[in-house]
Amino acid sequence: MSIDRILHPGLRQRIVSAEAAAALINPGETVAMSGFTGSGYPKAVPQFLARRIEQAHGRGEAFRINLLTGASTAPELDGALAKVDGIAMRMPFQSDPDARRRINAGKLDYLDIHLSHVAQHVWFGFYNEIDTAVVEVSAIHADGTLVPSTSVGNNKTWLDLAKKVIIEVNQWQPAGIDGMHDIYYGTALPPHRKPIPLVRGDERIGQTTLRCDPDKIVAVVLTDAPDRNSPFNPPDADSQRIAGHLIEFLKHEVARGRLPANLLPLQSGVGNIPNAVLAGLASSGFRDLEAFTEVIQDGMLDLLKSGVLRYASCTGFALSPEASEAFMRDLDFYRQRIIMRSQEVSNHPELVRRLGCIGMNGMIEADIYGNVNSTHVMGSSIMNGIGGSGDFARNGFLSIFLSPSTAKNGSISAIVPMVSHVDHTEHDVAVIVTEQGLADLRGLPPRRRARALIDNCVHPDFRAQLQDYFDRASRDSHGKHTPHLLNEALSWHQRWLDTGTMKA
Ligand code: 0RQ
Repeated sequence: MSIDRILHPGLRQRIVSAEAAAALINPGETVAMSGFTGSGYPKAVPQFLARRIEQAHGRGEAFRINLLTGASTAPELDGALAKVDGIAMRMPFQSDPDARRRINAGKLDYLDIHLSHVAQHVWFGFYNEIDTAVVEVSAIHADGTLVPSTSVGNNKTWLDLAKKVIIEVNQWQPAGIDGMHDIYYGTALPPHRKPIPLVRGDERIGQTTLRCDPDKIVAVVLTDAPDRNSPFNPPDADSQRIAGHLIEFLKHEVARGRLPANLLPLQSGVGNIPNAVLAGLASSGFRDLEAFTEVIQDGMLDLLKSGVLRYASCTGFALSPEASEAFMRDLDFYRQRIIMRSQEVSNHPELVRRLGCIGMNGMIEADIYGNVNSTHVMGSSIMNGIGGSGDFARNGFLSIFLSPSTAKNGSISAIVPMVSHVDHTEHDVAVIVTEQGLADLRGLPPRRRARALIDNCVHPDFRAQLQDYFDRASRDSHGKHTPHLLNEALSWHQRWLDTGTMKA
């Protein structure tokens, strides 16, 4: 591996092995790492740290860390540390199977908070001080500024607040990524905050590099390893139908004059269904679209390439290996059209509301009144976390949730009498889409919301059952604004746990 990417002479002197760098992290530390959905995470130090932790546990010594990131990472980070029981507390979003198992077993404390809250809550002092930051960059300039790699996440905050810093310089990341980022250093703590001066999603308001006091950098590690994201499934028939309903709705909104012809900046969650929606937009006839979102996944690169999307603002990539190669091949093209920002800007409620983002996120289930559960299966088991969905759902111009109408081979209805866990309340949810159809809940009181959802979104196998619940709940309507039968409201979930199906 070459040192060409490290132009600061002092920092060249601090190059050490990943093993030596990992040895600088002590048991019980709060460690803040880079990474956002399988991109830009440190790839070597966490694995050596995991090895150290395993050896310490073998000797009967306690060794766990508190781990903060931008969002989910990959097997080399979350996976490696969770496998050896090396994480005491984790926040915010994660999606690693081992970490999930430990969280649900009560062995790992998980703080599932809005992505826009993470940096500011750390600045507010709500959590432990950050002992060590471990941040992947693509290069170090001669003046010591750091060129971010394929995600920015909370790196600015980690580098500002950490007592000591370990930098991984990953030469797999394209050198040409330099210049793509927009790091805004104008945030402050209340009562000294000022408006973030961004009024269009394609504006730049910051600098292209991250600052860090070189004296705090205790180790620089050279790596040459790829980002890792799972490939997306090609859109199946149901996700194509979901995309079709949503695109028809957006066209209707344009025809009614409620949206401009090129819509408003799109936010798209991660997963196969949001990716299918992006694929659907490619042939929808829309032009000059904009994206102000957290994550760029394969579908968004395709939209940029075909000219359907004019630009995309994000904080990280979630690209399949093929899309990653395509991105590198055409870096000059994408560099003109992509701006990568800190997640406190990409997800900022002030900006999401000002720009009028259209939030499109997946869900686990919704109830007949439009409350949405994005995180907990059967009310108790965490799937991933709320991520940025709440930042966009609460503050967007339109808040749209997407899901197949059933899960687990048709045994579960995604539309239930009452959600078993609430992430987005009925007040934050405008539109729900399943392959069955679309429920536009805007301006509807609770009973009409229920009718819209039952008529349009519920799978036929569950429609009569849900209609029956609603009818019986509504029968004695005295004193009921939002009718429920409390002894039955969660019975569908209990039935699934007891019998393996929600069907009565
Ligand atoms: O389980 O993996 O065991 O098969 O949930 O479901 O249908 O593959 O959908 O990948 O789009 O994920 C809500 C989890 C949907 C995601 C969620 C089970 C299902 C499967 C995955 P298996 P699908 P997706 C931007 C915004 C919150 C964060 C967010 C998510 C698994 O969209 O994490 O939006 N959202 N961030 O079988 C029981 C149900 C179920 C169910 C699905 N009703 N009951 N299990 N599943 N519905 C990104 C960031 O912020 C970083």
